[in-house]
Amino acid sequence: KIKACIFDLDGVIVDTAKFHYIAWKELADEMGFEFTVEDNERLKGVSRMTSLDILLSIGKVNKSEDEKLALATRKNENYLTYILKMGPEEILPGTKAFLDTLKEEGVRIALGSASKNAMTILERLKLTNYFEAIIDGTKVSKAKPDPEVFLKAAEALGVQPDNCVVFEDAEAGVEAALSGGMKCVGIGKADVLGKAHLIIDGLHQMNMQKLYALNEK
Ligand code: B16
Ligand code: MG
Repeated sequence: KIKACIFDLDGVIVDTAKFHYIAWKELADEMGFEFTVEDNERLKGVSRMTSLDILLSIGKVNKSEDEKLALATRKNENYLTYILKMGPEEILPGTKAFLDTLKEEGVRIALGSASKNAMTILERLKLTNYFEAIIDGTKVSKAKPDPEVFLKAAEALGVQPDNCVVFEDAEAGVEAALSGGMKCVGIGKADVLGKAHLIIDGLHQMNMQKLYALNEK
């Protein structure tokens, strides 16, 4: 029986991918190689340092660990200037309505994000209070597709993994949910998220009937 919903942040509740893209592209421009919107797809759901490694591999650039740290820090400072301008109008359609419904129905709510900026983003969106547990990039040691982030969220809620539904937009996140023994709703395209139990375009397409239908999956 479904007792809790665990939400990924970037790509599920808010579209921060566009800001990540601008910030990474600035580094690529400086280093003199091309970084396209398609390339940016590969960075979704993966950690900051792994994102940087992917970026550098696209540019066929080698950097020392110290240089990498400096680049990642600079990217994040740049990214933060965009994040700090965000407000509740950036919340993706249907999110608040679905969170309100879950609250009314007594379904528990947690966040499971790879981002170290998750708290800042939730504050900017004025959504912090919806989440009983917030597990983000500052609290995990293993990145998705490892299930750690979702297992910690379930544990913080005191709910068994098989009573949890994860909402994810990234392939690595879907894998993490499934290997943690949870149900998974993919947000996006079936070619990327094919393994999820249900695939929708966004939370505006979600309701209690669809949620409880996952009990049968
Ligand atoms: P930060 P999610 C992920 O968030 C993003 O999808 C990914 O593109 C980003 O690199 C990662 O957070 C780390 O973010 O640099 O803010 O720590 O989708 O797991 O909510
Ligand atoms: Mg995501």
